Amino acid sequence: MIDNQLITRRRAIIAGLASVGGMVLPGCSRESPPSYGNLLRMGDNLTYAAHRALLPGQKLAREYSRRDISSMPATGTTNPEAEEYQSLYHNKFAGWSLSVEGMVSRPMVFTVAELKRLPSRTQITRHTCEEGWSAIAEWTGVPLSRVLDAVGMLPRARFVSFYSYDDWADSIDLFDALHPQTILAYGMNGRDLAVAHGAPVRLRVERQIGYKSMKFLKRIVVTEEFDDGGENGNIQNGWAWYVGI
Ligand SMILES: Nc1nc2c(c(=O)[nH]1)N[C@H]1C(S)=C(S)[C@@H](COP(=O)(O)O)O[C@H]1N2
Ligand SMILES: [Mo]
Repeated sequence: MIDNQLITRRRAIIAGLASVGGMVLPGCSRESPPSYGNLLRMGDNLTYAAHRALLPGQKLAREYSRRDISSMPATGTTNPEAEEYQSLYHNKFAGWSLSVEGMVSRPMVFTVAELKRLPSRTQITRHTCEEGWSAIAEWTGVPLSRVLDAVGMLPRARFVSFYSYDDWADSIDLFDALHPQTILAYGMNGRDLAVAHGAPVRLRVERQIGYKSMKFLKRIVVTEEFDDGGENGNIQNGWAWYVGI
């Protein structure tokens, strides 16, 4: 299948880039902590330039018009029971904030207002659930790439992990993380995101199946190593980690 070939090619390109990064750092083992010497900066810039250069080649998921919007069922968790979430919910999410940490130079914590101040993107897309239904909705949020730019992703970063208030854990690779339609959505169909759909902020990963779009976001961690989320990961449900559509 063409799509599979494309994915394999992208993966090969990522692997290639990683080895180029390694080559400009002789004597620097993978385990050594990041330093900020000029040599490393070279690798840094190379990696970032390459990621950015590859981005325009990323296919966008189809976007629809307002009249295509359909009703969307709320599925899975629709109001996390965790005490921490319930207290945020009863305070209208005034105390909610999202920690973005890990392999970044400036770990940061974002309130909803701070996320809303960053450049936003609105997209009308089809959500496809693994259970066989699909629905079209309009999503508004901040591109994840903007948030990752703000915290300064380190050059060795390869994956972005997400954690939710209903104890989901999952991750995506940098191609999906930097994809222009991958957003942290705080709005749906022109309103603040409803609790049942993941309030106050959920992920939208438009080129993968619905369960990758994690609701009720709590924490984002940029990582170097692949992490399928362990006990809380989708793999435990028998679901694949990568489910491109
Ligand atoms: N945190 C969290 N995220 C989640 C889920 C969930 O139960 N918890 N369900 C997933 C699944 S299987 C789907 S189809 C969509 C459902 O989103 P919706 O409730 O807005 O329709 O969210 C996904 N993200
Ligand atoms: Mo789903």
